[in-house]
Amino acid sequence: MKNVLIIGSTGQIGSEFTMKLRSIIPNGQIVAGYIPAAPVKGELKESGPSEIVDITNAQQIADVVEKYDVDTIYNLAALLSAVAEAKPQLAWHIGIGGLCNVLEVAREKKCAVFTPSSIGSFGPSTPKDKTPQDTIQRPTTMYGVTKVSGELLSDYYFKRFGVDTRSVRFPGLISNVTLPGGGTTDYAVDIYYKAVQDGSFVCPIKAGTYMDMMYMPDALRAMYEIFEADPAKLKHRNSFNIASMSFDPEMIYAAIKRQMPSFTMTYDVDELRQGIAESWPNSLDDSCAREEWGWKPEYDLDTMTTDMLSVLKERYSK
Ligand code: AKB
Repeated sequence: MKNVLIIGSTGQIGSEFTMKLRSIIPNGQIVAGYIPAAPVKGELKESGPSEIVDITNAQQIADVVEKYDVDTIYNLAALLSAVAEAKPQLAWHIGIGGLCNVLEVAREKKCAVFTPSSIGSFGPSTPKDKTPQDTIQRPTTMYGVTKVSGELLSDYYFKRFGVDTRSVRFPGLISNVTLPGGGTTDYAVDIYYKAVQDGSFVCPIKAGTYMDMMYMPDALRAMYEIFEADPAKLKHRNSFNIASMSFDPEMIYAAIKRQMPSFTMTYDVDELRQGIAESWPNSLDDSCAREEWGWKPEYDLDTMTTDMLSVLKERYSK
């Protein structure tokens, strides 16, 4: 991996991943692809090249791949689950129309491709606890439909055309850099901001609703390490279960309260998000990722909470 195009570089994952790749591949060209509605700014803009790349425009992708001699494309453009329910046609257009464009350019220009899948690729008929790598995937959300289709399409391009596609199924991602927009797991980010800024939080997800979550530094490492794996050892490609922690709102509340005893939480359940959350697994079995490419998380709920609170307290005390 040397010259990389990141489509969706200004989003929750892209903004941090672009900076990480620029620090670990200093001699490469790490191109921040963005759309005018979400422009590159600040450090992201100043630390390397950036180009307008709308995933629904195949020619734009091909031109940037050609210009920078790109060998790897990270396709991070997507609508998150709750927004995708409000705009299902757009979610398909970006998630699958866009992925088709990326895979075709990758086939012609011989690029590797990473397109994240999600715990949202599972549905109510999937085994809920320690969900296996290979199992029933019958999601009931448009987000999930695009994620399963994307997994299948990416595997197809590998088997049929030899495109080096690799991917992980992300849990809810928690970070203190760029806010997520419109996901079901967003509450687990918002709770930290509200704890520090207001000392109280109104939770939109019911107590007892477990979902897998992950701290962003682990997620970013997974996106890079999966491409360091020896391809001969990969029995799976699209997409690997990865996991680090599973909790419900009461558990994250308790973890924050241990460090901020005056913090309070009440509930006002958002039925759309609650319905989506209940259709997803409680926790994933990530043993295939551990065996095939050495995946191992570094953060658990308590170490993540310590880090999140210290960064946010420092930021908002100024
Ligand atoms: C969402 O909640 O939509 C995402 C996801 C779990 O894929 N964070």
